[in-house]
Amino acid sequence: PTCILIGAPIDTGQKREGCLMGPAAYRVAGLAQSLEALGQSVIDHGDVTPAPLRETDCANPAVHHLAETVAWTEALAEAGEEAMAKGLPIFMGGDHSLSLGSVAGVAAHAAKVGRPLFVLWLDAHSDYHTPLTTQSGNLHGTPVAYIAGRNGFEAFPPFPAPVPAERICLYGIRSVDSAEHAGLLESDMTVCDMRVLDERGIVAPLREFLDTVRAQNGLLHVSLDVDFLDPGIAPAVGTTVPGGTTFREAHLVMERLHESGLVTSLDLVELNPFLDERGKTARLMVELVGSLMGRKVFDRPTRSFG
Ligand code: DIR
Ligand code: MN
Ligand code: MN
Ligand code: MN
Repeated sequence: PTCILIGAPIDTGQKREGCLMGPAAYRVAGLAQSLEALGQSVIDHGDVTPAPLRETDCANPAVHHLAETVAWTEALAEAGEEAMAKGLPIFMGGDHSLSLGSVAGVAAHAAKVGRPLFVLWLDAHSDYHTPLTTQSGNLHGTPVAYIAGRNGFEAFPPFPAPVPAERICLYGIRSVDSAEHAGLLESDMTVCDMRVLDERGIVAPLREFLDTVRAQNGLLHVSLDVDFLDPGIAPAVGTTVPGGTTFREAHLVMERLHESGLVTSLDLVELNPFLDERGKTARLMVELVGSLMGRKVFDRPTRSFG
């Protein structure tokens, strides 16, 4: 499929400035060229412009930039649904609040074509707050709850076809606030926190989730937060959490995703180029997308690994 690059220079989902430079950094790091070198066709859609601001209110006084976030959600949902009809959208963030919109667009498309949507959340955080439970007020901590259809998002467009919790897999998480924890315990979400990955390895739980997607002929949205990676290899993110995935684990996840043939859309979020070390993190993210789109060291059938 054609890769459709969609820039989402949004940084109001958290308080540290710099994520709005993300799309530019991915372009400078050669994302399009690297995909073309792998034989993919690429269209750069340019950057999305947020919808006009509407009046919004929220009972939680900690929440900030609600109107801006709603405006981005509307515009990205529209861009995402359109792109899904034409190819494989790659949303270049921007902070993780962009997924409120990207996944809404993808979900609208999935409903239209009558296929179940699955979501793989590669992140240090569970992002399962609602606007009513967040203490930081940072809306980048809320997209999983919106996608799953939790209450508290009255200021936002109703999520088209909420994704049942059994179809969402959180992978690599190691920072969960207590309100998120309580909500997750009540849900049927697949939570592969770092403990699970340390005990079972990085591949086995992923293989199980991918088998489920395949068995149900699902669409698969992958949301890759830079902080899924260990801060030692990926320093350019405002919310580093120690104990992240290694270079080799992250590439292996991407290679498995490629070989599954199941991925139909992708978010790249939370890159803050202002915190980067001469483009190190941006280049790593571009390399990971390369592995997701087919780069490998040596080709052989996946089944030969058992
Ligand atoms: C924390 C951190 N759970 C919060 N969240 C995220 O502010 O809600 N950091 N997503 O990247
Ligand atoms: Mn996140
Ligand atoms: Mn995170
Ligand atoms: Mn946060």
